[in-house]
Amino acid sequence: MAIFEGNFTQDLSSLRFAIVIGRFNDLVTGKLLSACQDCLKRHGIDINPHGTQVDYFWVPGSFEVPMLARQLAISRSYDAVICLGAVIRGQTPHFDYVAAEAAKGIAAAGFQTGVPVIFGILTTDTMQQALERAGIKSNHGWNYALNALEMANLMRQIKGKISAPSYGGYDHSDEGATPVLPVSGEGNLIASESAKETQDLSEK
Ligand code: INI
Repeated sequence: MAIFEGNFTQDLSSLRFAIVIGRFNDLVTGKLLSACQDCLKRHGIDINPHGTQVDYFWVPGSFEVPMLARQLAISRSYDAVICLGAVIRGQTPHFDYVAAEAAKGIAAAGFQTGVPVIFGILTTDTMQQALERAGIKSNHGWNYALNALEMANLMRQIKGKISAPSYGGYDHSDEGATPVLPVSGEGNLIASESAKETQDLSEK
């Protein structure tokens, strides 16, 4: 038997990540993204949107995050998908609906595809609490990136060692298994085309 555990030192240069970010409350989500990028960069990942390792996808709000996350996971173009959003109770009567659907949808995207989909949606009672978790006290964005690195590495380690035919993740060798759900032609299109259109974050 064996112990498997993701690490942060091996094989990082070939990892690929998608980051899906909700624009709603972008004062918060922008800060989550900055910390997320900082963590990836300091672990040797090329975070340039025109590079080969990270693609960025902006959506209107947390409610839309899971739909894109699932599509990106299905595309098999990424080792992990990081979902960033901020749902703040004080600002909306439908807090519970948005938060619940985001959580359920993000979990489903991971379960259905075998690709790690990181739940980086802050759910807080106030804007103050959200900001405290996005830079004032700590920044959870950093941890979400760390979680993605760990899971991406872990999935690489177990690839070929377990017999699950539904293994996901970026298919580097073309010899891996197929995703659980059929890959639509749009899957890869979204990954490649949207990346070109994505705002150059370095200009912000
Ligand atoms: N989206 C969020 O990400 N956070 C929120 O706090 C929020 N509030 O307050 O309503 C929110 N709403 C928008 C939602 O995510 C969808 O974009 C919208 O309902 C359209 O589907």
